[in-house]
Amino acid sequence: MSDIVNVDYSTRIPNNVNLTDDRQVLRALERWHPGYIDWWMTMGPDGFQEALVYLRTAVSIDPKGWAKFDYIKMPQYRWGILLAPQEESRKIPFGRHYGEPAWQEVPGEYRAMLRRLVVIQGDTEPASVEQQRHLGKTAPSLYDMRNVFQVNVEEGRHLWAMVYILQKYFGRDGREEAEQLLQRRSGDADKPRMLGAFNEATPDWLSFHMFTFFTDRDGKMQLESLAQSGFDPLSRTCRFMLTEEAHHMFVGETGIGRTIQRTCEAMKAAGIEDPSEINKVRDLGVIDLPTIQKKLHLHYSLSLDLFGSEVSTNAANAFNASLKGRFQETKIEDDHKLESSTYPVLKLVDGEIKRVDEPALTAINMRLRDDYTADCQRGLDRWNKIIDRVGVAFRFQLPHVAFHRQIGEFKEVDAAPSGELLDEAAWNSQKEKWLPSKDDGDFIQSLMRQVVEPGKFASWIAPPRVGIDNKPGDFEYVKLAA
Ligand code: BYC
Repeated sequence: MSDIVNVDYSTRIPNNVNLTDDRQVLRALERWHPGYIDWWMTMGPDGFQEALVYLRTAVSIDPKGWAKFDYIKMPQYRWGILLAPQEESRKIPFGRHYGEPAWQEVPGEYRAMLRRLVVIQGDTEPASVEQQRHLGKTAPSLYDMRNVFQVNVEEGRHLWAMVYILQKYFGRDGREEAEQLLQRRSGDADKPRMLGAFNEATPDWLSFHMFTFFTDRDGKMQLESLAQSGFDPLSRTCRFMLTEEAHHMFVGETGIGRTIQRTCEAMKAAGIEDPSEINKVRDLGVIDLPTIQKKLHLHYSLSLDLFGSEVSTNAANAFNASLKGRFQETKIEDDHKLESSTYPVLKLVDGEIKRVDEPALTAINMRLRDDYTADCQRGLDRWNKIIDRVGVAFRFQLPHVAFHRQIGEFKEVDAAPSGELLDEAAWNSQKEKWLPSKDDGDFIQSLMRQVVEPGKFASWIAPPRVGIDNKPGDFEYVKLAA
């Protein structure tokens, strides 16, 4: 156990996978390292590479003390390879190979499918860093600035985690894929990142917090499914990544919560009862609730697309092959093979949205997405409680799954947030009611001013209730370079 818990710092790459004795993989990773640093310097947080940031670094996988906090310059962050401990005699928990011992090597017949899953997962990690690279310049406080950098270095580590899998288990084509992961760029017309939401801009902090709430939560669901994998190294890698992921969603949920709180308090203080008095609310230097709802519509719908098509043979094949399971697979009480069960799927039938029973195997994406929606709803309930506590009459709502979709059943139709199907003219005349307009974006941008005095916050966001690592309110989370 102690070998697993103590991280090996004797090599350049902190790890608990005994890289010292795995010379071939160590050399492959060391060869990849300069390209990674180059990518980080050009595509990582712009203008802050010399700043000292109070960051946590994963140094162990001991649940009681896996991270240590210290000031560090980001390029010197110890990106490491940490896998959750191997469970003795772990059995494959689903699919055709249910009950067989988990694989320690890639099964030949599933090599291509597995590589694709690992590459897609890997591709999202650097993409998010690229999307967020300008946010430091408009951080609403040092606390928030530190949080975005923390998220960024950990997404960098998650890229390392996938690159390790590629280099250790996929030989030459794994090394080529690892190289490609450093070549693609978020939003680039010629070599974009693989999934839609990772090519969208993150232009402001409200977008960042929505992204960490909605898109990182997709990350959580996908990692949870891969953590069930019959391929044990992938399962162990994802299990440890989930430990870090929790903080990213915390950043999103509390970031939006603090924004809502500030808006409601400012409205109360100014005696504004009606949340739809947008200009009056905006004059207070806070973001009106209807605009926050529009951003929510946008980010939720973009994130739903990340689950793929509702009915998917890719997903069925990955489940059948015991490569990618369901959320909390081991807690589900069924045969874990899904050969004869069905699952209800919302589909477009003769121009109407109908619930149709589909073979559960092909509806795997839909099921994961439903679990995701339930998880999102719990977050919205907590935001709505903040509004209730301050005493404003407004409720945040998730839009219908047919709203603003680019992937799956509803990609060809236009629907209102209520789910009502619309013709093109009706959609075009109303879409700015539901999605952020250029004016909304300009207004949000106008509030994005960097605040760097310790303990101070921009006008539009409330301070957090507690500091990171229990630090006091005026703690200097980032020491900016002179
Ligand atoms: N954009 O059968 P289909 C995270 C493609 S986030 C573009 O419908 P499938 C993070 C698909 O590739 C989690 N293309 O879907 C969060 C396929 O193309 P090919 C990332 C898309 O395969 C924040 C075709 O459409 N991890 O970690 O069942 C910060 C038909 O596919 C999209 C994963 O996603 C799209 N949205 O499911 C940092 C897990 N959707 O192959 C990190 C790994 C589908 O026919 N990936 N397509 O050319 C998977 O499990 C699956 O590939 C997907 C798609 C869920 C993405």
